[in-house]
Amino acid sequence: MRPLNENDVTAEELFVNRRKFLKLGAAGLVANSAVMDLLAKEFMPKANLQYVKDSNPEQLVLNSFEQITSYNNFYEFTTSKEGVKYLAHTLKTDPWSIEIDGLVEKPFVIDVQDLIKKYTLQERIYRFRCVEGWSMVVPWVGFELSQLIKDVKVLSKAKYIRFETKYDDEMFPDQSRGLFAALDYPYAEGLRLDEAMNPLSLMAVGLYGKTLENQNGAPLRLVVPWKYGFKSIKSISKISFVEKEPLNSWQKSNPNEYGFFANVNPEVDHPRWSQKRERVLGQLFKQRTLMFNGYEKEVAHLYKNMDLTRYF
Ligand SMILES: Nc1nc2c(c(=O)[nH]1)N[C@H]1C(S)=C(S)[C@@H](COP(=O)(O)O)O[C@H]1N2
Ligand SMILES: [Mo]
Repeated sequence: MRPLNENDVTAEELFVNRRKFLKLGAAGLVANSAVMDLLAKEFMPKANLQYVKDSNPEQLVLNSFEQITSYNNFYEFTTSKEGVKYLAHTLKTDPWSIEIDGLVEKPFVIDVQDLIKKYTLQERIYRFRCVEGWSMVVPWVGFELSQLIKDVKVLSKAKYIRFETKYDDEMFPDQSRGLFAALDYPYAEGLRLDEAMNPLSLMAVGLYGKTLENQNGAPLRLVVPWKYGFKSIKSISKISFVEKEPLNSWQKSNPNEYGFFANVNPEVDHPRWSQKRERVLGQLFKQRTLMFNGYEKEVAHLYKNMDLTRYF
């Protein structure tokens, strides 16, 4: 088939006859960015959140809403990245409470919507790099984790923050598989308190201006863009302040391959594959992976005297 050219379809036809458009085949379209933009716009969600826009100073090229919501890691549903979105409807996010406990002045439980209401939402356009070697650029909407930490009055003994995903085996099919489950649930993650206080650390409640889809970790998920994706824990129901470094789910399941820090680092390979390059969703060719995923200026100081091959 000859490659598609602008004269072949008008924008109008694209919208009224998507099936015809898809029949033309993806291969001929890859290079035609005007057509790709039109297709992406067709899938654009209706924004419902109010937030301060990110000026995107680096002019990062966004992945489409369709891409971000159709290729997911969320093992509580399935290990199939394409499958998550078809199963995620069993997650019920209203009502949803968040428990805040451990080394804080006064532990408490709060409804997630009441928590979110306290903060002015901001858009944050971040690179997102999975440890498996794929990446994307996502326009998250959320608030800084540092704001929450300041509000809960953490005791000086606290050195780490620990997050837990909800445990409910009626909502998450893989949680009911017991010994045959893909991971030991509830999914847990942690950050050193100074990492959590870094202005890049975001509590996300939406993307593309819209409340998070279940598959992306509704109603509240962490986003730490300089770390591999598994640190960005989804559907959080508990936040604890603790003295000792918490064990995260992936470290627990395979300590030789996954550590606590999980900073994106092209110089430290995964035992089974190189981390030098990554495939951006929707791109044919791989690109170079950046130190700290491109956020070296913002976070390198956090790891000044640490051997990053040891603290991986
Ligand atoms: N609770 C929970 N959080 C999770 C995961 C998971 O399986 N369960 N997968 C992690 C991994 S490996 C990645 S790459 C990202 C994927 O986020 P996305 O589906 O929104 O792209 O979520 C992270 N958070
Ligand atoms: Mo990942």
